[in-house]
This record gives sequence, C-alpha cells and structure tokens, in this order.
Amino acid sequence: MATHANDEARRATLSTQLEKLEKTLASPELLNNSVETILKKQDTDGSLNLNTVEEVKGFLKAIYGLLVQKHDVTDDEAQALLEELDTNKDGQLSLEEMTPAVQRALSKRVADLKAKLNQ
Ligand SMILES: [Ca+2]
Ligand SMILES: [Ca+2]
Repeated sequence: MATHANDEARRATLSTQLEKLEKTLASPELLNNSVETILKKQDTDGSLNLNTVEEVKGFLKAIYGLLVQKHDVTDDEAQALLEELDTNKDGQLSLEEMTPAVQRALSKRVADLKAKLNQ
C-alpha cells in the first residue's frame, strides 16, 4: 500500500513537471524567459551573450541539468555546441542562438516524462 501511495505521489510530481514544460514549449514568451534566465546565470561578464568557452560549458551543463543527467562537460563538447549553434559565426551565442538547444532539451524532457508516466 505504501508503495502504491509513493507511486501516486511520484506520478503527480511528474505530471506537474510535464504540464509546466509543455506550457513553456508552447509559449514563445515563456520559452524566451527560460532561455534568458539560463543566459543570465551563465553570462559572467555581462555581455548578454555566451562569449567564452567557460560560459558555453555552463550553458551545456544547464541543458544537461534540464535532462536530469549528471554529466561532465569538456572544452571540446562546449566548442562543438558553440559551432553548431553559432549561426552568424561571430564566435559567441546570443539568446536567439541558444533557444533551439533549450527547446530541444525541453522537448526531450517532455518525451522522457511522458514515457515514464505511461509505464
Ligand atoms: Ca558573456
Ligand atoms: Ca553568434
């Protein structure tokens, strides 16, 4: 019985998370706010973009955090992400350039949560 109650509580928590994530993904404004929060947390020099490998590494860690995966981030991984997302090739990531990666991470998290809830 106790196990059943725990399972119900766990499902309720997951459902709440799922709802919140789906809302964020469905609203450009909420998504923008989320990316902005992440950017401000990683932006150590107040440039309002990610312009150092350290900042990009922090961003990549934040994305892994969204996926609830503990993962060490290397300079190479950060460099690869920077090259992938840096569409105007100025060597730094703007909020607009960060958005697809955050969107991707959130979508993946939504899929994971749905899979868990359907178990
Ligand atoms: Ca910066
Ligand atoms: Ca750029």
